[in-house]
Parts: sequence; structure tokens; C-alpha cells
Amino acid sequence: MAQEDTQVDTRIHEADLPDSGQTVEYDGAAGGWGSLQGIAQIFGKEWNTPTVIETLMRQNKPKGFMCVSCSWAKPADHHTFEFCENGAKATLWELTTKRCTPDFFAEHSVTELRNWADYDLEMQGRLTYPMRYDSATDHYVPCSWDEAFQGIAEHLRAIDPASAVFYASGRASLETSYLYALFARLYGHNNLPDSSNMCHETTSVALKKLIGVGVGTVVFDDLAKCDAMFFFGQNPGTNSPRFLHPLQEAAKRGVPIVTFNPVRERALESFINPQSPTQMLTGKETPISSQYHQLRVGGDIAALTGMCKHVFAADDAAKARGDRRVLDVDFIEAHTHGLDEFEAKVRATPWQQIEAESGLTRAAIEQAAEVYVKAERVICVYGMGLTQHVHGFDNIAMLLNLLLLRGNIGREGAGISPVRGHSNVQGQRTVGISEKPELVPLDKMAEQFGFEPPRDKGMNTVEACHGLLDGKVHAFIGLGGNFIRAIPDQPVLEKAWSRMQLTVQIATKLNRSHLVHGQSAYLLPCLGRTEQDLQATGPQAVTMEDTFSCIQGSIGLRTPASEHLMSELAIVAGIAKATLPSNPNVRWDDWVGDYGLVRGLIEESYPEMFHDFNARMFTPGGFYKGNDARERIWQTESGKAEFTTPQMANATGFADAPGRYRLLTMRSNDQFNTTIYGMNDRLRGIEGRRDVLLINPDDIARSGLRDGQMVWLQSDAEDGLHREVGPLKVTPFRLPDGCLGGYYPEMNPLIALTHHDKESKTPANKSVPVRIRA
Ligand SMILES: Nc1nc2c(c(=O)[nH]1)N[C@H]1C(S)=C(S)[C@@H](COP(=O)(O)OP(=O)(O)OC[C@H]3O[C@@H](n4cnc5c(=O)[nH]c(N)nc54)[C@H](O)[C@@H]3O)O[C@H]1N2
Ligand SMILES: Nc1nc2c(c(=O)[nH]1)N[C@H]1C(S)=C(S)[C@@H](COP(=O)(O)OP(=O)(O)OC[C@H]3O[C@@H](n4cnc5c(=O)[nH]c(N)nc54)[C@H](O)[C@@H]3O)O[C@H]1N2
Ligand SMILES: [Mo]
Repeated sequence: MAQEDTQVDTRIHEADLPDSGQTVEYDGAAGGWGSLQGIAQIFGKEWNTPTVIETLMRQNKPKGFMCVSCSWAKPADHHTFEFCENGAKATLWELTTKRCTPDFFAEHSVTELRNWADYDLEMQGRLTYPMRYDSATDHYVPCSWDEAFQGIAEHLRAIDPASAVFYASGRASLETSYLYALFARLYGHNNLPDSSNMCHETTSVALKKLIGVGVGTVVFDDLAKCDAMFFFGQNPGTNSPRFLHPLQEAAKRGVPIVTFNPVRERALESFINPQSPTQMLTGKETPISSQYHQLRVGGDIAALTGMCKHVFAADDAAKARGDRRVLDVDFIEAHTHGLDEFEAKVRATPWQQIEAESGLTRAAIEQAAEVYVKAERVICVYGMGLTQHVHGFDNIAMLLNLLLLRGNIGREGAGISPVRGHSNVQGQRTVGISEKPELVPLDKMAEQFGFEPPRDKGMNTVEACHGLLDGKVHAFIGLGGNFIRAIPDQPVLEKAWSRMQLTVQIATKLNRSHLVHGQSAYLLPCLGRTEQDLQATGPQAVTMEDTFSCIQGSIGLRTPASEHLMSELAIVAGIAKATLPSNPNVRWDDWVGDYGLVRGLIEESYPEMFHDFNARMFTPGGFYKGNDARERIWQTESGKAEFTTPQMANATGFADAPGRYRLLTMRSNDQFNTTIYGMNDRLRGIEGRRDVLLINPDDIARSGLRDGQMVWLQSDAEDGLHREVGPLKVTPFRLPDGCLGGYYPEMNPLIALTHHDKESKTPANKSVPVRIRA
């Protein structure tokens, strides 16, 4: 459909930001041989052994294990190799033969290790033995599991439950997550921040409020049915590379793909499928984006306002001609609320302002909007480029406004598609890891377990950090992740951290959060998802939810990295059992022995989503948990989908000022969040180092710097506090004027804890106000 109409746009849009020829970039395609070399460069020969290949062959397949990297779909109709460059890296990282043993901790004091780089810490390999911090010697020393559980329980029983925080990084299974949240509530709090609080919390809040569900409305099969795709601030080449296959298919079908991103991400320009022998041998690239708009950081509200303005203009013209309307008037009438105010605002916003705020020309925005107007079924995809801003909520609301104008929610082949991060981050929220008690069926759980759950709102990530600074948080449990490295204002929080009475980290590999510890501290090593999890009733499977709300089982088969490891579920149950008074309805030992019983509990708490859970968990492609907005049932205040009138011109939350830049913090192709696999960022042409400051050649000249010079970045936040990172190498890069790029997590000390999305408190990591100090 609309094939002919859309052919206008198959060339890469070059108009917005010409290549000056002096910038660092990668001219190969994403995928291709580069992706295989990328793996080999990091893992050397280690990766290419029969047992490793055998493990990779089972990745993301029914009865296999689900990738530990991102949350992309595991399609029913899978490829021979259903893994990508970065999924393979994540798996190999877990399969490493290196071990971080008690001997290592005997050799290095914790104070010494605090000076090690993130990369060097994780390079020590898998943790093998439960460890306890010994303050007399400043070393982690081995302890038994029982000693750990009893020690932790003793501390937890001595403090006010409301002063404990139970953090989760989005990997742990649905079963573990459900029990973790249950433990928190039985113990007496809702302080359950999740990595989601730094990530797609903006989505959970915005979509929940505006269309009544906190997740995307698109399913995997929609990708093959849409006739236009718009990408706002999501980078599939690095962060969800298996997305490149349906994208390539779409591009080949002639579906226009229109990208808005301050950075020219290589995979959104061109791709060679590493799993296609013909493409690999001929080097034939598929161009991906038909238009690429390099807008200013934080310029999406303006760009989207411009697009909506064009939609209204096109509708006016169609009306005047007596043609079919461009607006989906029936849908708007029946299903939405708030159009009039929104429309008036958009019509009144001058193009001059839109151009200045977006950094794009009116012609470029209209060209994008024309694709939207012509397409019958549109999918809008987004990621951290929209969520991590002070006005991230409004970014998402604007994207939704655009979709609502033509009824692109609740139809096949159309919808809004946030691409979630961690492999089970969405699922953790589904089964109760939430600081918001209203999102959890507490009455049901009260009945199931015979207790009175706490009803007070708990702390999210930012609130937990404030709580710590204010002396209100005394204990922290981390179910995976690297909290201290992932949050803003890291140095300030590290200092406060030592005031904590108890810190417990459940992890596979050593990281900085394990070294910044409370007065009592435990480091508990767990099984990875690729490893066999043997319990009383035999080997156990676990489940996760992907970014399209499909739930799937995962079975690990590898021999565990050490015989002393416990599963995450068993560790959570072990701590809980030691901490809580006994309760006949709470049967930790039985649950550890048979995870099927835990799935039974999940089914009882959430019967609509999880009916027949044990029977359905190995459905190829997963089973769909359902989505009311997709059915055009709107669980919102007005009972309809909401148009939102934007109140601000851009998403940054701060004004432009001389010498002030907008810093976007980014992920390289060689990292998974705070885990750094290597020093390259192949797809951006950056090799061998991460201490770079990306800046365009005009800004280099304007600010009197030179290519290769070492400089420092300073925070330019309104609180006036001194925050500095450096030295960083000035590296010419194709970015819009006034925008800088630097790597996460190295840049995190520059970000103020108060610099977050207004509605959801997601840290605004994509537009940080900074200055350059030469
Ligand atoms: N290999 C690998 N895979 C990962 C991860 C990883 O670190 N490594 N992390 C996982 C996690 S937890 C997550 S949340 C996801 C993250 O995946 P993404 O959502 O893709 O996150 P980022 O790479 O941080 O940023 C996305 C894009 O936003 C663009 N951007 C920045 N500012 C703006 C803006 O103002 N407007 C627009 N339109 N674009 C902007 C950036 O240039 C970048 O291309 O990936 C997951 N997958
Ligand atoms: N400046 C800036 N800051 C950001 C972001 C950004 O874009 N810019 N992105 C934010 C986002 S989207 C996110 S999600 C957060 C990420 O924050 P987190 O999720 O807290 O951090 P990760 O780096 O994913 O955690 C890595 C650690 O997890 C542990 N681990 C790995 N596998 C397992 C496992 O199977 N089980 C257990 N128990 N532990 C395991 C290892 O010890 C490893 O060191 O960071 C946020 N911070
Ligand atoms: Mo994330």
C-alpha cells in the first residue's frame, strides 16, 4: 500500500547538516564483517570454540535461553543464529573463563580497588564465592551463604523497613522479581526502584497517563505491516541490533524510514546482514533511513510541532479540495480528548520558532510530515533520546499527538513503540517491582499471603538518592546492576554511601557499586541466565517479558561458573526467609525447589495476563500479555486517549547561554550500560579511547579549541555546584551546533541529581548543561 506515493523519499536526506569532511566517522555499513571482527577483537579466540558456538545457537530460541543483553523480541519464526554482535558480546561476557575468586580479594583491598577502572574490575571475570566486607582489614573475605543470610537479616530486622531500598536492574527473571517485590512488602516497604527509573520510566508515566497503558502498543508482527516508520532517539545498531533485520525488510519493501537524531547513527543509514551469505560476500548494503534529520539535542518537541502543523495544513487543503480528510476525524471524535487546545497551540506556533528550536529547516520537517500524511499505517519508535530529558514526558506526549491525529494507535501495523532496555526490565514492573503501590494488586496479595501490605508510596531511584543524602536510607540491596555508576551526581552520592548501615549486592561480576559500600556489606555471586539452575525438583526454567509484551521461558544449560553460586531467586528467598517471621502462606523453600510454584503465584496475582502460565511459557515467540490501548480501550482519566498541549519550546529545561552546551551522554558499540567491553565505538569511527569530547568543527573553531586538544567539561547547572570531568580529547564529530557528545557512565559526575524529567524523575542524561574549560 502507498508504495507509489512514498517513493519520493528513498534518498538519504543530506540537507540538514552537511558533512564538512573533517569529522570522525565510520563509512562501513552496520553489521557486515565489522560485526564479527568486533566480537573477535574483544574476545579473541575465546569466542570461537564449539561449546561457545553451541550456546550461542540456543540464544533466543524456544527452549533455549533468552539473551542477557536487550529486550528485543525473540520471534517464533527465528533465524539459525538468532543473536547479534552485541548479544553475542553480552553472552560471551558471562561465559568468560576468568574468575574473580577469594584470592583476588585477599590480594587487593577495597580502597585500592576503588581506584580501578570499570573495565578492569569486570575483566576479573565471574564472582565465585559469597563475600563479606571486613572493616578491620578493608578486604572482602569469604563467608558461608548461611552466615551472609543471617548477617543481612540481623541488620534488616534492626532498622525501620521504610529506610531500606531494594533496587533491581532489569535482568532478573519474572519469578525472582515477583519474590523480590513480595519480600519488600512482607518486610514493610515499597522502596523498589528499578533501572527503569533511569530509562523508560518516562514512558511508563506518559503512556499510562495519556493512553492508559505504560508500555508500547506495537507487536513484532506490526513491523512487517506498517508503511512508514519514524525513529526518534533510538539506536538499534548498538542497542537492539536484531531490530535491523525487520528494518532491512521494511526498507526493502520501500517503507520510508525517517530518523530524527542529533547523531548520524551508522546502522540507521546502512546495514549488511551478517547472517546473509550473499550480503556478506557481495558487501551489498541496504540503505535504512530514507530521511535523516540531525536535529538539535532536545529539539524533538519543536520538530514534532512542525510535523503536526503540516498535518493540519494538509488537512485544510484536503478539505478545501473536497478530498478525503487527512485527520482521522472519526477516530478523533470517538477516541480522543483535547484536540482543540492542542491544535490552536500548534497553529499559533510560528515556523521561525520551530526552525530555531529544532535546528531543522521548515522544508525538512515538511518533507518528513509528508511521509506521515501519505502513510496509512505508521509506527513511531523511540528510546533514550526522548525519555532522558527534563521534558521527556512532553517529548513522548508530542509523539503521541502526531500518531493520534491519524488514528495510528490501536490498528494493525501502527502504533507507538518504545524500545526497552534490559532484557526483563518491562517484566519486572509487570510483576510488582514498583515504588508505586497503586500499580500492584495489593489487595489480592494481602489475601494470597495473609498480610497487610504497606500502602505508602516508595522511593524511586532519584528519591532513594535524595533519601540517602538526607540520612533517611540505611540499607540498600542491589539485585544486579551498578547503581552508583548509573546515577547522576556520582561523587556526591558515593560520599554519602558510606553512611549506609548495610549494603548487599547480588551480582555476576565485580563493579564499582560493590566497592562503595555501607558499614556492613555483602557481595553475593549468582548464576547467569546461560547456566543450569538445579533445584530440589530438578533443573529450573525462568521467564522474561520482551519489549513487545511477550513472555517467554528461558533455560540455562551451561555448567555454572563456580559450584558456590546460587540462583538469584534462591538468594532473594534466602535473605527473606532469614529476615521475616514465619508465615504458613509464605513457603520460601518450596518456591526455591520449584519455580513453577512461583509462576502459579504470579498467575494468582495477575490472572488476566498470566493465566495458564506454566503451560504457555514456551509458546514460540512468547505469549502476549495483552494491551488495552491496542484494543482502543482507554484506561485514562477522561476515558479517552489524550492530546497534550506542549507548554515549552524544547525538552532541555534550561535556557541557551553563551558558552553553554547541551551534552548528550551516549553508549558506545562496545559497552552494555556500565559494562565496558572494549575501547572502540566502531559504528561512530572512534577507536581505542573513551575519553573523548565530540563536538562539531565549527564549534571547535568558534570556541578557540583545536582538534586533539585535552579539555575539561564543567557542569553549568543552575545550582552552581562545581562538577567537572576530564581531561577529554576534543574530537571533531558531525553534531548540530551547540551540542556535545560524551560517554556514559564517564560523564555521570556532571549530571545534577535534580536534573530529571519533571513527571517521572528519569535523569535527563541526554541534555546536560555544560561548559568547556580549556
Ligand atoms: N549493546 C548494548 N545494548 C543495549 C545497551 C547498551 O548499553 N549496549 N543498553 C540497554 C538499555 S538499558 C537501554 S535503555 C537501551 C538504550 O538504547 P537507546 O534508547 O538507543 O539509548 P541511547 O544509546 O542512550 O540513545 C539513543 C539515541 O538517542 C539519540 N539522542 C540523544 N539526544 C537526543 C535528542 O534530543 N533527540 C533525539 N531525537 N535523539 C537524541 C542518541 O544520539 C542515540 O542515538 O539499550 C539496551 N541495549
Ligand atoms: N549518563 C547516563 N546515565 C545513564 C544512562 C545514560 O544513557 N546516560 N542510561 C541509564 C539506563 S537506560 C540504565 S538501564 C541504567 C543502567 O543501570 P544498571 O542496570 O544498574 O547497570 P548495568 O550497567 O546494566 O549493570 C551491570 C552489572 O550488572 C551485573 N550483572 C550482569 N548480569 C547479571 C545477572 O544476570 N544477575 C545479576 N544479579 N547481576 C548481573 C554485573 O555485576 C554488572 O557489573 O543506567 C542509566 N544511567
Ligand atoms: Mo535502560
